[in-house]
Amino acid sequence: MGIVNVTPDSFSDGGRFLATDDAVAHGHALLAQGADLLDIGGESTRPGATRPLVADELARVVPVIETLAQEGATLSVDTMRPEVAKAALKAGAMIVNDVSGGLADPGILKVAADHSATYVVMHWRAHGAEMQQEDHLVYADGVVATVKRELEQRIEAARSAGIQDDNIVIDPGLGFSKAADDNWRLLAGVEEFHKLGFPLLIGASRKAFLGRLLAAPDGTPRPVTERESAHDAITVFLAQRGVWATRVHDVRAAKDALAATAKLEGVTARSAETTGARETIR
Ligand code: PMM
Repeated sequence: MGIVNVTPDSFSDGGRFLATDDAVAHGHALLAQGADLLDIGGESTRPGATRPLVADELARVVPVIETLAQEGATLSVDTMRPEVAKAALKAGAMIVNDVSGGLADPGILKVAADHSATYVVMHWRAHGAEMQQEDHLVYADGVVATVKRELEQRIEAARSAGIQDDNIVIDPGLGFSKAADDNWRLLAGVEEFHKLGFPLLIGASRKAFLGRLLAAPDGTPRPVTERESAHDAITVFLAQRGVWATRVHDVRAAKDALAATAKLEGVTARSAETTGARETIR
């Protein structure tokens, strides 16, 4: 899933694709690099972000979705707002990616249900202004079990609003009310999320926990634009564990990492077969 942030303030690419033409051109570039779908968002969810006006969010995403959908792209809209989800689906999006899992405005669940859209339920606890406050970082039963349980509650809410199981995708919400180490625990615990029985989307993108992992000796986090290799290692790890999608900024780098892994796995399997055949002949 290639990311098109049509925002002035997203943490890694804010302001780069705010103009419709720039966002559409970025979408084209990501598709050319091999993205299977594009996630179009008009609200930055970074810690500390202030929310845009609904009218501004609509003006950012709808023209971009209209243009790319007319060209045949598969699109999701990254929004927590029913009005934006509705307009985006009308403009040709097929997926509602709601980082709040219906908590910011439960009306969005009904919109997704009415349109039989795919609905991404992400684990979330609070808007950007408060999400990294200490009380939102508490996971009494450990982060994997707690996120799993809270996701189950949101899945039930989606079902009650009429969203079919076939249309639900789940996401543990890396970086959203998570301490740095908790993101690694969630990644390592990916099999636990598979047990919920839904396709899994994961967005490590260029988030702060990667900056911290790659920090300079003095503790300065690695800049956002220099976290891609670590991110691609995560994409490979997740692909090998059967996730449905990873949400990425640099599609080409992610695809390259996956191509090398797939090649290696093919060669390894063939060598094993050849060895087996030789042993049979002997
Ligand atoms: N992360 C961001 C925005 N939208 N949607 C889903 N489903 N999962 C995520 O992890 C997620 C998201 C924020 O990251 P960005 O600023 O790199 O777009």
